[in-house]
Amino acid sequence: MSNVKELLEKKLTAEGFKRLMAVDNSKIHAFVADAIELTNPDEVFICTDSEQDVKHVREMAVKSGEERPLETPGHTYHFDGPSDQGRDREVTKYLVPKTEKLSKALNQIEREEGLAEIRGLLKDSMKGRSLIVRFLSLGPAGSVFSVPCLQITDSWYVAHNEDLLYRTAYEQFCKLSRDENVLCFLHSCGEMNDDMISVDVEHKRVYMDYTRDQVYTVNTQYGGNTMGLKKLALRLTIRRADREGWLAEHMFVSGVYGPGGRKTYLAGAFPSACGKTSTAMLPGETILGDDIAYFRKINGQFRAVNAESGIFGIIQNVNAQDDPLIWDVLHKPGEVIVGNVLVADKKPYWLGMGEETPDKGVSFSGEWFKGKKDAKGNEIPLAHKNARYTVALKALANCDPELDNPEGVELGGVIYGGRDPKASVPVQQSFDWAHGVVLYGASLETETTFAIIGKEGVMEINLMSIQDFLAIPLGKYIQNNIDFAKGIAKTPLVFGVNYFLRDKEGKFVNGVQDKHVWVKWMELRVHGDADAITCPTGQIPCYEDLVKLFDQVLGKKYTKDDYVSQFTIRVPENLAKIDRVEKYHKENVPGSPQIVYDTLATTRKRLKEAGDKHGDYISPFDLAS
Ligand code: GTP
Ligand code: SPV
Ligand code: MN
Repeated sequence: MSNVKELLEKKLTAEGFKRLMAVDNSKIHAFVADAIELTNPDEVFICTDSEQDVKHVREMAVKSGEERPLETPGHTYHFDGPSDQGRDREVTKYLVPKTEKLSKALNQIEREEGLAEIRGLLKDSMKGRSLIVRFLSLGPAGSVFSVPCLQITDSWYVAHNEDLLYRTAYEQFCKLSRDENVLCFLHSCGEMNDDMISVDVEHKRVYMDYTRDQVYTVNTQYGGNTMGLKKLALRLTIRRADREGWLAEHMFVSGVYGPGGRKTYLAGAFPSACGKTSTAMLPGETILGDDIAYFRKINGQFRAVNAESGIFGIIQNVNAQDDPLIWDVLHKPGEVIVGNVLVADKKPYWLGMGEETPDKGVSFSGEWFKGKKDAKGNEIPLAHKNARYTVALKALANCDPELDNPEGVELGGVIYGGRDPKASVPVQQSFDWAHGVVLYGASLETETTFAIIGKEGVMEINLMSIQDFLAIPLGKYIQNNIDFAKGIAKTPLVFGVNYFLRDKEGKFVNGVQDKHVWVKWMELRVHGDADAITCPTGQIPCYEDLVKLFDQVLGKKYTKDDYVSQFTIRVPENLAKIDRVEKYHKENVPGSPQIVYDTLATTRKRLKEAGDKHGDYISPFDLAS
């Protein structure tokens, strides 16, 4: 590129140039100049933290036609294209230099080749549109946790979402040191039709250049593919955390109240669409984060922050009874964006909302009517299962007051959970930190969900629920997690949960509200206030404690039959799972720590011994005696 400053001065307004130059960082200047030269926009908007700039983004999202107003003041809706309804694993790749190797389980392309391809697709992609530059922070600003991020996009919708989801940080950028390493994201919707939908679906690409901390994404609008600070940044921060000795995780963080009004923070990793937001939003508890958490050791404590400050949450099944907090936000004036729902008479409708829904309206499929079929003859549902809402956490009545604490909060427990219809009990506690990280985290097996484009309901191993986002050798990542507990005075307890266990008839053995009981039990365990029964895979709750908790938390009677159906140890299913996990590690996780194999072997032995003694299906009452 020719002279960076010259180019910027030519392409920016005087005000825009002044704003960008106030950020004294040559990497940023070069990235912006390159983006302008490559994508050739009609105008450039350098967005500061000012109310006026933020308002401009909000207004342009509607003016451009990417969002439309709903009846409730402040609420808007947006559609992504029919084949752009979730994260797209197939087209999401790491750019790997010829001289380097990444685990083969990670999707990748040779760096030069990939760069040439995606830059070719980005060429002149912003002609006729605006290039928006946003300065944002992951983690509370001005904290040891902060990660400064620069987003460039030609989508006012993406820029608007990021305003609700992240902390604005232009002021911090102006104070950054010259060589500060900033994560940089460049997104373009590519060619769009009159409805402002990306049309070149064949050339949707998300390529991550971890050698430069830069990500390119094109021909897509879905939030998970386009908002740099979401999963794209997670991939880069996992690498940074690896270098710097902290952890970046796909986890919610929530404050759970215990006896005497004490509050205990729990964090939990679940694969996409497996329960993070639903757990973080339990009524009566607090929500600090619902998707991405950073952990650091501070003065011997295990401390966590939310990388984000808003929620990009699944709207399916959100109903007044189970989700009163978010239901309220979705129905009162305030800033809310909903995506890929059905809209009729300026009102949004979604699957499982517990209310009557209209027979026609507008959806991601265009004009929709009940019985409408796609090209393959399949009926199109009224809204997509992965339809989502965007709100700032502060809009929620139970937003945790420590959200912006630069030191984060101390964690009492860490949870791993997935969609396991057959093997794992609904809740259990590990014997120690490493045991839990290995047996509940590194052994996590789960059904694929609608949050990712592709086949739903296929069982797969998803290490710590973060496998989609891992950009370091998988074995190293597991080891980092195991080692993280070293030097911590009070190590968090580790729990495994499974909200999706089914009985022989295929029915779920738990109700959606039962998770509230599990987290209350965990809270008690953190403080040594509840007993547990040892089983081959960990420690499970005692019947009497659950009777009390179901009554206290949900006002429900908990029978012995409930307990037996939920907590029976299914020996053959667990043994089969251990075999699959072991095979997976042998084949796909070079350098998986020895403790993984040892823990699996010990668990297999425990399961076999228990099976020999009690049979294939062991009632928890048999273990208690
Ligand atoms: P991402 O935002 O994709 O990372 O997902 P998440 O982990 O935050 O998932 P979320 O909590 O939004 O829930 C995912 C889906 O699981 C929703 O459709 C819920 O209705 C459903 N779900 C949540 N909890 C339960 C449960 O206890 N039982 C059953 N059967 N479904 C549940
Ligand atoms: C996930 O898929 O895990 C999400 C939504 O949280 S996305 O923004 O698509 O990553
Ligand atoms: Mn997620």
